Amino acid sequence: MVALRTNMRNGYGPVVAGAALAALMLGASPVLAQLEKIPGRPMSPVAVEQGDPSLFSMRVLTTGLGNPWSVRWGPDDHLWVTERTEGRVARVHPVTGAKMVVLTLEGVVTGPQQGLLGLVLHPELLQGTGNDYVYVSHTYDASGGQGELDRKGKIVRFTYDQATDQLVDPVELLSGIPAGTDHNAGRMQFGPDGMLYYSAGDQGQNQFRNYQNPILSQLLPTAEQVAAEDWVSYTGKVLRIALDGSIPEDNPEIEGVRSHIYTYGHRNPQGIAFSDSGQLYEVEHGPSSDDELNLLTPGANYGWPNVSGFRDDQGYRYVNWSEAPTDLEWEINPLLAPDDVPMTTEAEFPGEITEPLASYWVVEDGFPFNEQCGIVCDPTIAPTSVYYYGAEDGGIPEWENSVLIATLKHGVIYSQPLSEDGTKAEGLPTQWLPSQNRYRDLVVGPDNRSVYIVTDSGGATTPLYGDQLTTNINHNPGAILIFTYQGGE
Ligand SMILES: [Ca+2]
Ligand SMILES: [Ca+2]
Repeated sequence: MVALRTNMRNGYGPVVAGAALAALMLGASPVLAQLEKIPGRPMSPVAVEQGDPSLFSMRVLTTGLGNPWSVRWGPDDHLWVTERTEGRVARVHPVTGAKMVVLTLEGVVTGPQQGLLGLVLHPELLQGTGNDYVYVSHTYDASGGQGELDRKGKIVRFTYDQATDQLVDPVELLSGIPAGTDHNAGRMQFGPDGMLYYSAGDQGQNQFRNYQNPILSQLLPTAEQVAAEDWVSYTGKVLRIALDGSIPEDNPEIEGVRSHIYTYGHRNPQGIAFSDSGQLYEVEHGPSSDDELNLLTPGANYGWPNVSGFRDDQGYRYVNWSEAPTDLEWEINPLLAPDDVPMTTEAEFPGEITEPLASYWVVEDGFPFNEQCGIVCDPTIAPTSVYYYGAEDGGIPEWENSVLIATLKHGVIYSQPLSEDGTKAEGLPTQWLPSQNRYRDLVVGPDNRSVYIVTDSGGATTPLYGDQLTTNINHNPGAILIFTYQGGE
């Protein structure tokens, strides 16, 4: 048994303390008490319940990773992690935290939302079938170093060589995926249909420093573009890709053209995950409101940027800065944009769209976006990944048939209950596993009771203690945190 570290600052009991000590320490729920003490704590416009922290122990497995982005549980009983800004893939022992770097990629372009992003393991990895494949996605310079930096994304297959404990023999499956300085998403999943799924963001166009560039999430490819392998329209899309990188023959035809596009009209879809029954859930960052949980169906349009969240014309208008006079200064609140910036209501959009299962959160016109404490106080949760939690004996009953959503802004996991058939969100989510960190991705171990969360190496989040509403102090930067369920025994 290795020595177990604890982090009392976060209020969680030591793993070995047992229920009695945990109850003594946490009986008064110090975490919750502190949260409640913060005046005007930036929270949702609706009251969100907080799960009982005494149900989980917490410990830090390892720290110092370079902005870990994806975490997977491997058939070797190790955690597989991408380090976004280091361009590395590592295997981490889930008890000792010992780390083995199995890949250091050359040619990764890094930045705030760029670098080595997605990671999936072939389901037959280390099963003796020869399919010992590991797939990664990353940003690269398509100019090849000749001239101006041309950010694009690519998906590469590696073979895991167990003898050398290295990822070898890269095969490029798909390259030239649009990428930029913001909103690259980059999450990957291996579908139950044997296809790769990849989420591409809208590159943060129409806002901040990119405010004069158009959002292309509604742009669909022509047959000529597909034939020419021009993937300019693959922005703000979820792609479905055959294992050789080709376009699957049963991909949806959208407006008469079949491409890798599975769904469109997305903003920054950082989370995609399949349920046990094969339904595909997605979470994406909204603008200053309306983060979304979606159920993806082939060929569907999820509305961005013409519709954000539900089609309700509340707190959002599509303000198209890319067609505004260039001397105007960008304004974050869409309802305060000058009159000469083209603006359309959600009702005015002529297309069919699929509404989300849930929006976090809907606010009315007049909400003071960005005024309370900047982005952290806006009515969003900043969802970075989604994970379907099924119902199994010995699992966590509080999470049965839910999706778990990792978030940046509140240092919590939200558990969102689903309807029995998985097609609806039922009621409000509950906050769990609080700490003062930005959560980027999570995986549940095979015991169905241990939750492994990777954290950003820095950035703004909600403080656990004190009177501040936002902080850049992360308690466990670049870490893997383990939360273990202590209930139900
Ligand atoms: Ca949407
Ligand atoms: Ca809306």
